[in-house]
Amino acid sequence: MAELSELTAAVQAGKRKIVKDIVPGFIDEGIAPEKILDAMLVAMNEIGAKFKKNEIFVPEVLIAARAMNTGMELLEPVLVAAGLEPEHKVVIGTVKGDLHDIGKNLVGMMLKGANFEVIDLGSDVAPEVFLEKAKEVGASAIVLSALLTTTMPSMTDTVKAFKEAGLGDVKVMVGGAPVTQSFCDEIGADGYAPDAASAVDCIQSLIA
Ligand code: B1M
Repeated sequence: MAELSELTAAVQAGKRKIVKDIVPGFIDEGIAPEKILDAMLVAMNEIGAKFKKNEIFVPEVLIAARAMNTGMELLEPVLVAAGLEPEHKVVIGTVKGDLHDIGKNLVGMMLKGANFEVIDLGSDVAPEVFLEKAKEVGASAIVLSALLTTTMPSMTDTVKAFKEAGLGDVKVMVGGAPVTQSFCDEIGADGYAPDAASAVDCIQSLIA
């Protein structure tokens, strides 16, 4: 039986096939899905550190990210709790100009696991697209992710768009590596969470 360290190595090396082969085995063995996720997150942290030091470049990062997404797709059904119909709809996306979607996918997965209906708009999502979708589905909240300092202003524009459209009752949550609580306060968003697990706590407290 494979070890979790093999999953870390496979994600890091961008070996999607290995990820696809071994993740179902971990799930069948009853290993906690958080542990499986952790093994992949360790790999992405290492990828980030190497990328920063110019030890690897965009293609390697992209290949690792794809391997991680493959693992996340397999894990999703396990993380999503069975049972009650979701009471709240949440629209999620990475903001305009930003293509990073791994963290956003993770947040979406955790929200599904907490029994929210998640409408994922993907990445590079303009403020008006968030607005239209939130209106269309009657969302309780929108969740904005940004990984680039240069795309954070799109969060400001999205908060503004919701306020101007009179949708102030739809909670706007922000997060992503460069985002902070003080940025959240500054732009008038309703909530900030530093990671996917606390995003669930935050949205639950905002909606309750
Ligand atoms: Co890019 N990238 N990237 N990248 N990339 C970063 C973010 C960077 C920090 C790398 C570095 O320089 N050290 C840097 C940003 C610098 C900055 O602005 N401060 C950077 C850069 C510069 C770029 C490009 C500009 C590079 C270039 O082309 N020269 C370019 C931009 C493209 C674009 O978006 N327009 C680019 C491209 C890419 C790839 C396409 C190659 C790839 C993305 C693939 C994909 O996502 N499908 C990529 C990747 C993978 C990274 C790193 C290595 C990893 C990001 C990641 O997935 N982390 C990253 C370096 C790093 O972070 N160490 C880097 C794992 C993920 C689980 O974490 O997304 O932070 P994260 O999510 C966390 C929390 O932030 C939080 O929850 C998650 C954990 O639980 N969270 C939320 C996220 N969203 C939330 C929303 C919430 C709450 C919590 O709402 C409430």
